[in-house]
Amino acid sequence: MNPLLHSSFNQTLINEYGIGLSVCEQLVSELDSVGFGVLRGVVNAETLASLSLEAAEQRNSAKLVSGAIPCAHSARLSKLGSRGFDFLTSHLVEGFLKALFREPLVLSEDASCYTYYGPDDCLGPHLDNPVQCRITIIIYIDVKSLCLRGPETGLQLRILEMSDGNPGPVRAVLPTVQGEIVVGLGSEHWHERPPLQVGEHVTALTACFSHRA
Ligand SMILES: O=C(O)CCC(=O)C(=O)O
Repeated sequence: MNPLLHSSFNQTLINEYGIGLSVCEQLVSELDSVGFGVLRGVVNAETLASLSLEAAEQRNSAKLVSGAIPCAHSARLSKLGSRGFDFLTSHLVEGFLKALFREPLVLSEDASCYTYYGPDDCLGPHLDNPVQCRITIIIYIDVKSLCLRGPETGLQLRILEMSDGNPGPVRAVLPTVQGEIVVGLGSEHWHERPPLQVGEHVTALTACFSHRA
């Protein structure tokens, strides 16, 4: 078991935050075996609509990031506004972080942003910065596609094997689904988003949490 993860749960704590025991168990098992896991059904429609509105507003000041170092990267990024910040520091997020991880964690605001991917955008294989991003949380706010996803879809996050310190074969594929939260040990496990196809769009809140000093 990864030493960051809780192997058993404090039922009182979980009840207090309203997170189901089976949800925690499933996520811890995914984090332990794959390095990333999915949390479904915890972001309500109202919160999602509020984050979506803020992301659309912030998009006006988004900056294009493109290049090949440290990995192929093409996307637009913008700063968080107050709604994103409030969500990431909410009782809910604090609750599942406390339930899942042994260490107290704090939001790395400077390393957290809205990310906008459109057709041909991608994020090549990379590890997150271990200081700012001990834990990575990605909330998929808007996910659009013109047709059914084929194997080449960019609406997927791929987790890769580590091979002599380099990215290796695909270990797991997490479909990108609106309203879901991906939680990852992103500084320990290589991950990538392949290029989005025609008609595909993703707006995500990508957040980093670090060890509280
Ligand atoms: O596109 C995603 O879902 C993951 C984003 C990511 O890995 C990152 O921002 O470091």
